Amino acid sequence: MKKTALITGILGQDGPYLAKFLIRRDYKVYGLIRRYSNPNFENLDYLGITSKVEYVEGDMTDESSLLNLIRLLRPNEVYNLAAQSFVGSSFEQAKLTTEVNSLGPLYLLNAIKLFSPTTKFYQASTSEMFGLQHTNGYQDEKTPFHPRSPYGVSKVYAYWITVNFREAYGLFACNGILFNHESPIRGLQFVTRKITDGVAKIKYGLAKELRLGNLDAKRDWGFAGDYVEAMYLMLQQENPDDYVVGTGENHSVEEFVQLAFKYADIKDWKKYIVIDPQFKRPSEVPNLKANPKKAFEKLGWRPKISFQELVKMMVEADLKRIKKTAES
Ligand code: NAP
Ligand code: F7E
Repeated sequence: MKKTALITGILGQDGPYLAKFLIRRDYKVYGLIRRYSNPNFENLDYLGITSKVEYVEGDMTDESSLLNLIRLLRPNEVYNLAAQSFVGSSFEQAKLTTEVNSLGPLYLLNAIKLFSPTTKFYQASTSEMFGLQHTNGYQDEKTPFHPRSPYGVSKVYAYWITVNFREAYGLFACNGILFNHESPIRGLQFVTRKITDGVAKIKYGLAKELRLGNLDAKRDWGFAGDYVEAMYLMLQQENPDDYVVGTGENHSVEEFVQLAFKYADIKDWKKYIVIDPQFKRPSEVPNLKANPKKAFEKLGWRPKISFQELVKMMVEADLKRIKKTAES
């Protein structure tokens, strides 16, 4: 019998990469979608798998829909990727962020406990939980948390409720503490995609400037397609555990900008950048860099795409897309 997986957040960035990864391994994949007047399958289309996923309706803020789904599907694995995932918006929409990101995983864990206790659970935890904390310049599984946004705070709750259901009820529940990962289907609000989209628009004359916030922030950026493998590997281990997943190197937003302009063959990048205070955060996370030793050693996982390759991939994809728009 085929293994089954339920992926929440199937229409986002990671959902489609994970679905493709699992489908290749012969899983039957269920994708949770909300009730929309007009759902957007663009990211799944980009990876060519829209028709290969079975869609089930529910909402992370609606406990009964999640209880029913787990009771009916009893999947082998649940990957909880759904979230209000944009840090910037979490300052203005803290309650919604908490309901989706903190209560959502609680509802799922409770449903698993009640109706399908052998289901393995993956929680999309994040480096944003570390905030200002580090251990000798890096963040690892033992680094304390000091979140700097309602998003980070909401994910700390989700992290601990996942640990608690593992300890209290023996569920196979894991936290993947993933550092920033990007791709050509990254949401347009996130800084990497905002930059590559902006650079492509400047290249084809559809924009004259790119407005950004803090160029000094440093992130450990990897490729989403690589990171979904780590999620899968966590659920294939003998015992459930929590893992930091990242590349171990970081770069500033400014370095990303410079490289993106270079790959688009646009000289003098500084003349296009406008620093706009509206894109600065009330409290910033200045410096994130993973120590992924545990994931490397225990999962045997490695990132395959370098920072330079990632920027190039994203710039090329946006140049191609924007060129079509500019020509139409
Ligand atoms: P994303 O592109 O923002 O996708 C999030 C998905 O969650 C969207 O498909 C969204 O659905 C869905 N969602 C939001 N609210 C929902 C609700 N109430 N009910 C059901 N679904 C809902 O995020 P991502 O980059 O793929 O990240 C996946 C997960 O990893 C998130 O939990 C994120 O917080 C976490 N994470 C991401 C990173 C990263 O660098 N990408 C790093 C660490 C952790 P709609 O399409 O309907 O809006
Ligand atoms: O910001 C700075 C901004 O929004 C990165 C989410 O996937 O990764 C993501 O969160 C940095 C920050 O991602 C702009 O201040 C400058 O320092 O791309 P971002 P994020 O906040 O790191 C973590 C791991 C997650 O879990 C989250 O879900 O870039 N920055 N200027 C800007 N950021 C944005 N968005 N826009 C700007 O104009």
